[in-house]
Amino acid sequence: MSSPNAESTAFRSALEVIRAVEPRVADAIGAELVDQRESLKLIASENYASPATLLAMGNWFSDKYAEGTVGRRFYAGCQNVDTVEALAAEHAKELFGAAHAYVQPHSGIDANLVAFWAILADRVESPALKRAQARHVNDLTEQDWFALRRELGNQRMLGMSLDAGGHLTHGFRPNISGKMFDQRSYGTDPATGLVDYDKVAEAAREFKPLILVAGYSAYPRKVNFRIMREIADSVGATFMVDMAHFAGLVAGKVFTGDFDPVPHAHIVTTTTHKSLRGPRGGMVLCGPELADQVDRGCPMVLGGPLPHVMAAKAVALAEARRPDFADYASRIVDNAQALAEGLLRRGAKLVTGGTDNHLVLIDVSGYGLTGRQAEAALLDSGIVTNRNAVPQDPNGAWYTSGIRIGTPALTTRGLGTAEMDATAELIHTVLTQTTPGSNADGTPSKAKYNLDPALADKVGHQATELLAAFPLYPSVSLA
Ligand code: DSN
Repeated sequence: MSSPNAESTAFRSALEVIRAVEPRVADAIGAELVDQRESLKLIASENYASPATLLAMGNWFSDKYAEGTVGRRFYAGCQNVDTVEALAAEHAKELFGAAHAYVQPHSGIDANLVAFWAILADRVESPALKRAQARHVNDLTEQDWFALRRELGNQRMLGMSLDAGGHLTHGFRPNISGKMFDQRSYGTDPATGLVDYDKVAEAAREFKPLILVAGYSAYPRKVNFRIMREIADSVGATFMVDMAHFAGLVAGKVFTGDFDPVPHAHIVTTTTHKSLRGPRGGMVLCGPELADQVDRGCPMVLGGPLPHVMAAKAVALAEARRPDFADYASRIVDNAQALAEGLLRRGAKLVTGGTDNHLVLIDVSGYGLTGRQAEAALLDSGIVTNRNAVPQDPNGAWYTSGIRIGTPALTTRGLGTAEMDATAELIHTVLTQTTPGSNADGTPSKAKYNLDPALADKVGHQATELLAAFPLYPSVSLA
């Protein structure tokens, strides 16, 4: 462990150096720390990375180009990049029990694009792609390229729908995945809000996808990946899991057996900054059969790797391999369940009636609000959340009827189940005291809302008091 003094000195010195060039940037960085310290951060996809992880990103590794993979670069002088990329991959493989780890993706969307390409290249019977891979690109004719696009295009993907909790990149039409693939989605059971595996199997039988995608960004339950793999196998699909949200729960051995995607999926993608608590970035895990194609991620679909972020990934993954990370991961779920129980006890309507992961989805139509109104009222009160569609949402993806809340960040800060109950009380107070607003012409607005500013202020102070016992980055003083 570094000393608190060293951490504080490092951040203060960094700000001093930045301030000498553009003081407004230094001020904004300082202000962001104050904001994060003073608000209840309940965004399910955010966390607080360690000082070591943050500091690993702020250095001269940022200046290096390193297209290619470890030991096979398109640029000279990559020996130190090789060191950190190999370390990050090694930690990832050990942590998740994966045969291969590709740590270059800059985000979860990038990781998914790498995976899609690898699956297309490995699975689609395309004579033109074979020609393209066997010869120099200049030796292919325009007819070859036309055939390649025709042969690779319109492949089928079956993923969870966005309003059931899936991610944009799992075939949502406005995203590129919904445009490059012929896509279908599976939803959740309208009565329970849960994935209905029989329905997924039926959809797979009818549609015969090339790729079956599991994973979510707003589904508050576990998914049985053994069953999903059986469904994929029954129709010859490649089974891909996007574990971006719950990678920390897999790393911390909260999700094991049927709920650990790594032994069941052909390919697993993730971000590194959500429950995994690393730097902003992505990663792909797979077996040897897809490894060569995955390693072509840059320059196939990615810009140059970010060596400073790969260094930070290596640091964060080393942290996640420590025994205390398992304790952290199980406290994330304890806290989410305490928050859900606290809300339910106060009359909230929750999608699926609770949670068994890190997130809770409140259906705020029970308070007569849209997600947009609820999100803004909570923010006025020092509670940072994000609006999210609920299954079959009548308000669509912009206004929504839901508020998604998650516990990875507050758990990092040290808050426990008692504080989650207090948090549920604050959320309940704001949502029950907020009323929908009207447009200038008197028609109902989906965005405007009424909340007494004095009440918002009071809740904001209560939130700050609740957080006072759990200082954020306690070692860091910028004063
Ligand atoms: N933006 C992330 C989230 O909030 O879940 C997913 O891309």
